[in-house]
Order: sequence, then C-alpha cells, then structure tokens
Amino acid sequence: MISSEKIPNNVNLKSDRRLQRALERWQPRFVDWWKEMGPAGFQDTHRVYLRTAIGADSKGWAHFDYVRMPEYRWGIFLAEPEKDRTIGFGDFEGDEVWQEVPGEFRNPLRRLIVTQGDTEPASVEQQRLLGSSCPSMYDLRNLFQVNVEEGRHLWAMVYLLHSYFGRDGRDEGDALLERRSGNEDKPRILTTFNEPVTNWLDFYMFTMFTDRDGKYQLLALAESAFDPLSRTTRFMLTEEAHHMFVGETGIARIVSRTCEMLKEMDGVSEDVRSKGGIDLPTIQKYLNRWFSLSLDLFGGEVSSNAANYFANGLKGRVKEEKYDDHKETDSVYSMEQVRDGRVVSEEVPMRNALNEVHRDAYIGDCEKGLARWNRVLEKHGFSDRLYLPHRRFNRQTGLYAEHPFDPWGKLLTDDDWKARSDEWLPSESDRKYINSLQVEAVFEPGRMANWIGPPRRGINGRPIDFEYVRVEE
Ligand code: BYC
Ligand code: FE
Ligand code: FE
Repeated sequence: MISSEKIPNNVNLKSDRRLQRALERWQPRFVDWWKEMGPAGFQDTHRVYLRTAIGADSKGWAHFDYVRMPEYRWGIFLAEPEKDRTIGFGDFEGDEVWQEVPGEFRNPLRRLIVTQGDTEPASVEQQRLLGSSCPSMYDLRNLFQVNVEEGRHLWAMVYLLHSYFGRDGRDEGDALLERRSGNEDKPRILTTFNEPVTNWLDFYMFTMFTDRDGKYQLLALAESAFDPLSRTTRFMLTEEAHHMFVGETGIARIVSRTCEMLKEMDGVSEDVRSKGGIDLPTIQKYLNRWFSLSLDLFGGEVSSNAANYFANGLKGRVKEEKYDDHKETDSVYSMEQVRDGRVVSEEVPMRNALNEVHRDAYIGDCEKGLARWNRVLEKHGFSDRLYLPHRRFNRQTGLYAEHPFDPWGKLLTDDDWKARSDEWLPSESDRKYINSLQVEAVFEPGRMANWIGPPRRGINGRPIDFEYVRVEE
C-alpha cells in the first residue's frame, strides 16, 4: 500500500481527523529533532540507499531506494490483527484482549510505552557522530538504516500515546523529543541510553547487545493484553533483526581481520595494534562493557513492577505460549543473592522474578552470537575465544550493583575492583587507541578500513562495492 498521505500508515489515519491533526503537528517537531540530534552531516548533501516500510505485509515492509534522510517516510505500521486473540497470561488469562486502555492500567501502560519510546531517539542521539568515521560506505548505510528505523520506532510509540492517552499522551510525545541522551538536566530514562557511543566498536557492540534487549522487551510487549501495543511491537520486531545483524557481523568482520593480521605476523609478534588492527583483548573489553550495560536494562532481579505487569496482562514473557503455567501464582525462582559477603541461592515468587527470567532468555540468545564469533577464530586456527562475562559483572542496577564482581562472578573487594577493572573494561588508553583508528570516513565504494574485513554480501542483493551513499549532484 503506497500512501500519498503525509504520514504513511496502515491504521486508516484519515478516518480519525483529530488524531491525524495531532500527529501532523508532532511531525515537524520530530523532523526538527532529527535535524538537530540525528546523524551529523550527510543530511541534505547525500542520498542513502535505504529500506522504507510502506506496508506491513511481506511485500510492503522492505522497499529500497535512495533517499535524503530528512525526507525519509516515517510511517505508522501495525502487524495485522490476530483473529479472536485472547489474553495469554496473568490474572485475566483467557479473556478477550483490549482494544482500548482500561482506566485502572492507564498509568503503568503509559509508562511502559514511554520507556520503550524513549530508548529509540536516545540511540539515535548516541550514534549521531559516527558517520564521519565510518569504516566503509556499506557500514555508513547500515548506520543510517538503523537510525531511521529507530526514528520509526519512536513514531510507533507516539502513535499509541496520541491515540489512546489523550492530552497526557500528547505531552509525553513532546517530552520524548526534549530529553537528550547523556544530558545531566534532562537525561534519557534508562541508564544505558545515556552512555557514550564514541566509536564503531561501541556501535557494533551496542547493536549486538543493546538492540537485542530491544528484541526481548518487544517480544514481551508483543504478548500484551493491550492489542494495539502487541501489534505495533510485532511489526517493530521485523526491523530489529537487521540491527542485530549489523552488530553481530560487524564484530565478526573485525575478528576475522584481526586473525588475518595475526597470521601475517606468523607468530613473530601478537601485537596487531602495530599493524593498526584491533586486538582480541580490546574486543573482549568492549564486549564486557556493552553486555553488562545491556543486562541492566532488564530491571531489578526482584521486581514488584514486573509482577504487576504480568498479573495485569500488560507485559508477558517471551513466547508465552511455550510455558505450561501462564499464571505462576504458586511457583518460585531460585535467585542468587549476596548475604554476609557470600552469594547464596534464595527462592523468590516467580512473578517477582520475571525480569530475571527475561535476562536468562536474553543471555541464551547472546551466547549463540558469541558462538558464531568464536567459529571465526576456530576457522582461522586460533585457540583464543571470546566469552560473555558473568551476569553479576559490572552491574549498575539491581541486586548485584551493590558489590563489585569479576567477569567470572566472583565477589571482589572495592580495592580489588579499582586495581583490576582496567583489565576487564576499556581503559582511557584503549578508547584513545580505537578512536585513533577511526578519524576519517572511508567513502569509496567497496573499500574497507584496515581494521575490519569486508561483509559477506551487500544489501538487498547489491554488490559490496555498490554506491550505498551518494553525494547529491
Ligand atoms: N535505568 O522494578 P524494577 C530498545 C527503574 S531497548 C534506569 O527493577 P521494572 C532499543 C524502574 O523504572 C528496550 N532506571 O524494574 C535498543 C523503576 O522505577 P520506579 C526498551 C531503571 O520496572 C537499542 C525502578 O528502577 N524497552 O528498544 O520491572 C536501540 C525499579 O525497577 C532501570 C523497555 O525497556 C534502568 N536500567 O523494569 C533502540 C520496555 N531499570 O518504579 C531501542 C519497557 C529499572 O522505582 N520498560 N529502572 O520509579 C520496561 O518494561 C521496564 O520499565 C524495565 C524495568 C524492564 C526497563
Ligand atoms: Fe528500536
Ligand atoms: Fe533497534
């Protein structure tokens, strides 16, 4: 469905004039925000080979063309309604899903939607300076693809706020454009979305690990009894896959290039930095940083918020249908807690442990990605391996934030931590080194920066040396 309307959509926006007008008032504010806080440079001077959703069906969601970023057609697309859908979990299991917001759940639902919405523009802000140091034209295009789609995800949440939350929803829609990642006075809501993303190693780790939190949160919201939220998030998930692909393959390409350099040195030295490469210990440190920061996004291990969301049908578990018990009123979860300087296991009611249940599923998914990176090392004949640090390592929120732990989960003293944290997390000098490799954009079709290998294939069947970003005539 190619739409000539100002706001492309599959929600029959023109039938609701009030809503349409409200969104058309928000649209120029969004574009102003995009121009101010979206990708620096490349905006009016370049056209980018981008995927745009013009419909929610299999044909419509991936339409490729050259576009100027500020003219990208951010639209509102919901997955098709599921016939006779019923609530899949919690105290209202089996009831019909809601097409409107029940009064008693208005606040928590709005809060979930605002929190989800806030991460989308935050990530664009975090990544805004990366274009000028891109390792290839292909990567530059992928960065911008991720950015415009995060912009669309913001649209998705603002649509829900405007449609279902009246005046408050419109105010929240405005506030989403006012907070700024990393700003002391008006920061973004969740911790990780205020952390700086200063180079492409950060970026690939962010899209590998932080976008993957997005996948898991969206899967949990897709179970919601509030059907419009479920349908919106289901469609967002189709776009999310590419974001994680960019991260996973980005790191795999770096690992591959590092292996090549090590082989060229033929055991004489292991210092790939002398060849302008990125050494495995530094890759591991960036992995440690973004994995632990992303674990924080699941919330506290023991959470009454999570229990209430579940009881009330607002937020379920990933693939809820795979569980036998959809109520979890009597079940328990065995949680590791720190008591008198020791880690011990204690049972907590399952409903209160759901953030940890999500974290378990997420960690399992990350491990699969790690295995693919390690296969690259194996194929090149190296015995070194990358690993996920323990979930207690370097946490800023939840039970384990109160004590320092090493990457294997062992409790440390504060002095130990101070003395050793530079072994496990990127130090100032690591960051300086990585930034020194990335001072200018590689802007020539098919060419790659020295520290990264080429991708296996191009985008949408195009060759790797396709002109993915074009200077405006
Ligand atoms: N930072 O009961 P608790 C994505 C707050 S990423 C700051 O432990 P709860 C994307 C919490 O709000 C997916 N504050 O946690 C990725 C609460 O505040 P109150 C984003 C935090 O509420 C890449 C208090 O601490 N989507 O899409 O069960 C690029 C105690 O909370 C944090 C969502 O997050 C934190 N890390 O769960 C682009 C889904 N953690 O009540 C996009 C919506 C907790 O004391 N959000 N707090 O004032 C949620 O489902 C939940 O809010 C959370 C937290 C999972 C985040
Ligand atoms: Fe997103
Ligand atoms: Fe994403």
